[in-house]
Amino acid sequence: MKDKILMILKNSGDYCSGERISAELNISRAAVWKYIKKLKEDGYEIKSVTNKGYKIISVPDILSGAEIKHGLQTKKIGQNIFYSYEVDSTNNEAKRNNSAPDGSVFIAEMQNGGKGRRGRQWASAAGSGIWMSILLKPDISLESVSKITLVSGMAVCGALRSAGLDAGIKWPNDVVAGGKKLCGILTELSAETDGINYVVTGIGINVNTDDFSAELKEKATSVFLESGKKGNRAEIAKKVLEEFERLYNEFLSGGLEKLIADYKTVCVTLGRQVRVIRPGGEFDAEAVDITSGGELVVEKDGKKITLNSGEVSVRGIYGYV
Ligand code: BT5
Repeated sequence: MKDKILMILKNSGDYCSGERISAELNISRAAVWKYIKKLKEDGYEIKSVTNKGYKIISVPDILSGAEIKHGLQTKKIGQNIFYSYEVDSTNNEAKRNNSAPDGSVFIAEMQNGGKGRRGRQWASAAGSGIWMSILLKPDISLESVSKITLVSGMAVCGALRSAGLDAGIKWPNDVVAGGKKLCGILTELSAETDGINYVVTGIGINVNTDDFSAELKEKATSVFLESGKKGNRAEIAKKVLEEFERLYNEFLSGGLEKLIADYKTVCVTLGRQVRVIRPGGEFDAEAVDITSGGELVVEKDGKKITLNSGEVSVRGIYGYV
C-alpha cells in the first residue's frame, strides 16, 4: 500500500489530496496519513498543505522496488522486484526463490555474504552500491550461458557510459574505470540433462563508496570516486535493467555478432600486453581479438592462443587493467 501511495504521488508530480488517495485506493484518510508517515520515516521529504494535500519534495537514495519500477521502460526485466535491506547474497536469494517469474530482480541495500567467482568475497556495504541479481529462464544451450555474463557486463558499461562515465570492460566481465574495478558479475545456473532450469546473473556496482579496505584500495573504484558526484542508485539500476533487456533480447534472437562487435569497442583488454595466469603457470602475451563466442585471443611469439573465461585470469602487466 505504501508503494501504491508513493506511485500516486510520483505520477501526480504535484499536490495530491488525501481524499483522492483514499478514494483511489479504497482506504481511510487516517490510513493514508499512516502510510505517508512511514514514507517520511524511509527518508522521503513530503510536504502536506491544508486543502491541497501531499507533495513529494525529495526522494532518498534507496533501492526499493517502487523507486526502480517508477518509469522503468522494460517489458520483463525488473517487472517483479524483490527488495531486502540485508541478505547473504542476492544470487542466493534469487536461487531460493527460483519459482519467481522470468526476469525477476532481487536487490538489497547490503550483502553479508556477497560472492565473487570461485569462492571469492564481494564487498557489499550498506547503501554504497547496487547489489542485484536477475533471475532468467532462457531456452538456450548450456554453452550459451556464459554469454549472459557478457550481456550483463555490457549493460552496466552502457548504463554508466550514458551517465557520462568513461567505463570499459576488462575481459571477460569486470567493468572498470580509471584502471580500477567498478563492477563485478557472477552468473550461476541450475541445469539438468534435458536443459536449463534457471540462470541467475548477479551484478555488483560500486556507486557511492568513498573508501575501500586497504586490500581493495589499489584495484577498486566507484562511480563517486571516478566522477566526484554521488549517483542515484535507483536511477542507475533502472538504466542497467533497461540496457540488459535490450541486449539480452538481441542475444536471444541470435544477435551475438553485433553484441561482440560492440563488446570489442569497450573492451580495454584488447591491444594490451596481458599476463595469463593458469593453474599450470603464467605467461605474457598480447590480447589481439575476441572470438564470436566471447573468448579472448592472445598472441605469443607469433602464435595465437584462444582462452576461455573458465580457465584463466588475465591481468595487465601495467596495473590492474
Ligand atoms: C566478481 O568476482 O567480480 C563477481 C562479483 C559479483 C558480485 C555480485 S553483487 C550481487 C550478486 N550477489 C553476489 O553475492 N554476487 C553478485 P571476481 O572476478 O571473482 O572478483 C572478486 C574479487 O574482486 C575479490 O577477490 C576482490 O579482490 C575484488 N573485490 C571484492 N569486492 C569488491 C568490490 N566491491 N569492488 C571491487 N572489487 C572488489
